This record gives sequence, structure tokens and C-alpha cells, in this order.
Amino acid sequence: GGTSGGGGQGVSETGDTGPVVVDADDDGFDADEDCDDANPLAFPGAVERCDGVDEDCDTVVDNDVCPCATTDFEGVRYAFCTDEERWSDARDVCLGAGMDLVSIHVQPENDFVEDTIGGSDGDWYIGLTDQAVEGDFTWTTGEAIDFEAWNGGEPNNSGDEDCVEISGRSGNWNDVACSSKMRFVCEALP
Ligand code: GN1
Ligand code: CA
Ligand code: CA
Repeated sequence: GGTSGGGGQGVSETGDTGPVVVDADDDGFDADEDCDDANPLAFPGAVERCDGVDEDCDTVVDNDVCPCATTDFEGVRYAFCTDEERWSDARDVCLGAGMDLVSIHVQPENDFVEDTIGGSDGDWYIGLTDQAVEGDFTWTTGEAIDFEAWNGGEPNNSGDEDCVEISGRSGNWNDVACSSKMRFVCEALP
């Protein structure tokens, strides 16, 4: 054994008698004191995020950090928040839980969101915006736009609309004014 909480580059600590102890994920906690030595975000005292992982190593997953009801899809946690917020406030709620507004990349993911909010009368914010450059939509996560589900005729920037909602009835997207107060969907960060 050796000193604990090194934070080095995974250097083995060799001793006369003890086993070799390595901080494989380089998070400052050796394998014998880390609850997950393969995840650099997980160690005793780490910040818990809403993602289905026990980052702070207290054996409780997500503790009370999730902003609202969650459902998992293909191993990723999503939160479906019914307290209506302006788009930027909605995003702040997601970020505060270590999430972001949802980014949607394939039809099954869009179907999952539609099905989960389905039956609800109304629309929910997603993490798409063209606030920076009109007409140039980007995901808040910075991920590539590799899938789109715009409603016919959208986005139309009607009266200046830079944020995007998904319909629980059709799963289709529409640009709306970012000041509109709406329900919203968060997604855990990778
Ligand atoms: C219109 O009809 P409605 O309310 O679902 C508009 C959208 C606007 C929205 C603003 C066909 O949608 O583009 O974003 O108002 N749809 C059409 O609330 O013009
Ligand atoms: Ca967690
Ligand atoms: Ca629109």
C-alpha cells in the first residue's frame, strides 16, 4: 500500500507487503477507496448528477438531484418536467441536475420522448435553438444535428422564434418564442 488520494497518472504504488493499488481513472482515489475506479466522475464526495450513476459513492443513485420524474431509454436517463419555464430557465433546471435539455438523434429516441409525453395536451421544450444565428439551429450540448422532425412548414420563425418544442401528439418539432413558458425534457450528459 501507499499514500491515498494521489491524483497521479495511474502510477502503481508498490510496497513491501501490500497489493499494488492504482487510481485507474485518475480521480484522486485509489481503487481500494473508490466505488468505481473506471469512472473519473465517481468518487467519495463527488457531485451527484441525475444520470442513474452513484457519483458520490454513498450507495444511493442520484439521491435527490433529479429535477422531476425520470424515465430511462437505452441506458440514458431523461427527466420530464411539468413545471412550465421559459426556455433558458428550463435549461438552467437541467444544468443544475448535471443534465441538459434533451438532444434527439434518431427516430426511436424521438418516439420515446413522444410516447413518454404522449397524451399530454401541449408541447415540451427540447435543447434545440437558433438564438446565436437566425436559421442556424444547434443543440445546446454542441452535438451534431443528425436527425430532424420538423412539423410541416417549420421552422418558420413566426414573430421571432428561436427555441424548439416537441409535440406530445405528433412528435413533430416547431420553433416557438423562447419566452414561452413550457414543460421541458432534460437528458443526462454522457
Ligand atoms: C402556430 O397553430 P399553432 O399554435 O400550433 C404556428 C407555429 C408557431 C406557433 C406559435 C402553421 O402554431 O409556427 O410557432 O403558432 N403554426 C403555423 O405559437 O403557422
Ligand atoms: Ca448520479
Ligand atoms: Ca414556428
